[in-house]
Amino acid sequence: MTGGVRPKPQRLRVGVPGVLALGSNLGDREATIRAALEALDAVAGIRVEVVSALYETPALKPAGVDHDAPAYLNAVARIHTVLPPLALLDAVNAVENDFGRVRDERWGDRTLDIDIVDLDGLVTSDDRLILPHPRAAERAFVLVPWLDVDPDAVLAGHGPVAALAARATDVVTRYPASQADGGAS
Ligand code: A4P
Ligand code: MG
Repeated sequence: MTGGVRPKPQRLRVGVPGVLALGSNLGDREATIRAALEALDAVAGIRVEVVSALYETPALKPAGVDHDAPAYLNAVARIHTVLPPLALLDAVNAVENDFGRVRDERWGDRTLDIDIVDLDGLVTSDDRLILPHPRAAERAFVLVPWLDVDPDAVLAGHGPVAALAARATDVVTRYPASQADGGAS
């Protein structure tokens, strides 16, 4: 540049990528997950970029898989957010509450659960938020849909998601089953 003319500032690129996991095993599970994704995208500071296919998965309870409980639908969304971590948690908790989430039992049946799986590789732990999500590494119902939205994903502290998914033992089935060979949507 000459003559003292300052270069026009580039538009700042702010925010970070993140990964959210959604689960529902009560009510109209598919409608709830789709509406929740729209609600998340409507939050100022959150952009939902890519959404996995839906997967049907047996309910995992603290004592193990419970085939008598209603099955879950699970999905993963890749987001971009300018919100700080706890503000993102507040936002996802607000969306859960809007969809009728009741908290009365740990890992209890629920209309909607939204977990923050990863936020730009951040490793942190306090009373309200643990990142990455402490149980993501062993759950195919998180890892398999995550691969849909990012085949090269890495889980901080654990390594490539593809390797973790290959080791996970819980069963995930593409939903609806008739699209099982149709690839991610
Ligand atoms: N919290 C801490 N870290 C995080 C994070 N990274 N993302 C805190 C979201 N929340 C986080 O969550 C309890 C507290 O976790 C919150 O207050 C938040 O501050 P919750 O949603 O109120 O309760 P929860 O979900 O019952 O407990 P938890 O321990 O988070 O359970 P998970 O690990 O979310 O598991 N089976 C199938 N097939 N599919 C499922 O999606 N999900 C669960 C819930 C159990 N079984 C399942 C599924
Ligand atoms: Mg949860």
